Order: sequence, then C-alpha cells, then structure tokens
Amino acid sequence: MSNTYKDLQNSHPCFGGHKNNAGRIHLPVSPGCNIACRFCDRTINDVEERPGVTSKILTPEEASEIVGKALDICPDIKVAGIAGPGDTLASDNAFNTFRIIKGKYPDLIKCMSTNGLLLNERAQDVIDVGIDSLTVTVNAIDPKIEAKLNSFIIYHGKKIEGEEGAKILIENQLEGIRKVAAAGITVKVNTVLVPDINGEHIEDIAKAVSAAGAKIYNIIPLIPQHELKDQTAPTCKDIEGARLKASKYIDVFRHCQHCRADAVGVPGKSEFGDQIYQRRLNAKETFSHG
Ligand code: CLF
Ligand code: SF4
Repeated sequence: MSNTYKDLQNSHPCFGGHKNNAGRIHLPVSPGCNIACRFCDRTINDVEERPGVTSKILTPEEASEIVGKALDICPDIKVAGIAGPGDTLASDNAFNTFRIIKGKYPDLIKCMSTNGLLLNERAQDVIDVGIDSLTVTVNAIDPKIEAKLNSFIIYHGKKIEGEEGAKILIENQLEGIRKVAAAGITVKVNTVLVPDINGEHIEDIAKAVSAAGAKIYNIIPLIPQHELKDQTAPTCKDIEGARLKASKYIDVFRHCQHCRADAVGVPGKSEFGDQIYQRRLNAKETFSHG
C-alpha cells in the first residue's frame, strides 16, 4: 500500500514534509528523453550531461548502493526519487531501480517524476512497482499553447511535431494521471511558468489536473535558455499570482528548490551530492524535473 497524501505531508519534502526536515536522494538512472521542451537543451556530451545536469547515469544496481551510502551520511533522507536527467518512463531503468530499492530499503518513499508522454500506457507499471508519489510536468492543456513550449514528441518511434504531438502528450498526461490517482498514488503536477506563453493558462491547468486526481501543484519559473532564451523569466509577483490562481483548485507547493537530477540531502538545507556522486560536473542552471 503506498503512502497516502496525508503520510507524505509529514515525510516527503515536496509534499509538505519540508517542515519536518525530510530529505531526498535523486538517482540519475534515466538517460534519454522522448519529448523536446523548447526550454531544455537535450544535448548530452562528455563535458556536461544535460538536461537535469547530473554527474553520470547510474545503473539500477549502482543506484541502490548509492542509497546505502547516502543514508549513512544523511539519515534524514526519507525519499528515493528519480527525476531524470531524461524521462523516467522512456526506459525501464527507473522501474528496475525502484524494484531493488523496494526490497532493500522498504521504508523509503519511492518518488518518480515524468513528462507523462508514456504515463497512460505505463500507469499499471507505476502502480505495480509501488510508487508512492508521482510528479507529472504539465505545461499546458491546450495543444496550441503546448506547441509553443514543446517542439516535438517521439512516440512509438515516430517524431510528431507541433500541435499534433502536443495533443497526444496532453491526452496521455491527463489520462495517465487519472489512472494513477485512481489507484491511490499521490500525484503532484509541475508547470514551468513562461509568463508570455502559459501565464494566463495556469488556472485552466490547475483545474484540469485537479479534476484528473492530482493533489498538489508546483510552479517552476522558466530559466530562459535554448529555444526560449529570449523569453522573460517570471518575476516573484508573476509566480505568486500564478500560485494564487492555481490555489483555487488545488494545494500549492511553495518550497521547491529546483533540484538537480543528482541532488542529495534536505532540499534547501543540506547538499551531499559532491560526497555521494564521484564524478560531478559543472552545475549550470538548467531545468529541473522535480
Ligand atoms: Fe525529487 Fe521531485 Fe520527488 Fe521531490 S524534488 S522527484 S518530488 S523527491 Fe521537490 Fe526538488 Fe522541487 Fe522537485 S524540491 S525540484 S519538487
Ligand atoms: Fe525532456 Fe525534461 Fe528536457 Fe522536457 S525538460 S525535453 S521532459 S528532459
């Protein structure tokens, strides 16, 4: 039985547990991505592995060893999260990792973050592996708006561009959220706020994802880069305004630290990534999946 929203509010740093000093470890096991967000530089090379900026991809076995090491150094860690650097459903690495962790560290909360393209078809896998908390990044529920944020998807081996791809993405996100939420898994939705593109759309997103069963909503301010490098980042006032609109429909999370895909510790308080992960590279600001 997965943790309820109420449980997570005490023990998961991204669902309210920050007040109890709950920590998390991110395990960078998921390599490739299957969509192309316009604000994300998906180039992965030797110098810097983007997006999510992580040191290196781990195998599921390596990841589980790292968890043991991290718990020794930081016993506040209550959550094992997988948030990239690519998409967690684009390969089986995240599921295989969670399966090992479930056996070895049954008390850890299993947290997964995805863009949701494959969530509809993989919802049962998410349920079967016993994920406690799932985050889906939903940046729009209108394909016209989504197409301004995402240039294409790779879906069952086919590249589908623009609004056509955006429509498939949105349908799969919402249907996937419905299935997973109906099974009792707590769902958080992240939205990257790009004021000139989805600034006026936040209320619609919050309403739709809440109706689909999501419990909590997190607004991530755009870091202008890649194709959206000329967009204006939201001000604190923009973010607060968006939160206020969203809060009419759903709980709003206000303590996001925009963690890297290999973050370790209590968000905003302690960071042990350098000790835990040997080969850490330049931490440039980039998009975080959370
Ligand atoms: Fe990680 Fe995300 Fe799980 Fe949290 S982070 S996968 S839900 S354990 Fe948290 Fe970090 Fe913000 Fe994410 S503070 S970026 S919301
Ligand atoms: Fe993929 Fe995430 Fe980058 Fe979007 S932001 S292209 S979902 S890795």
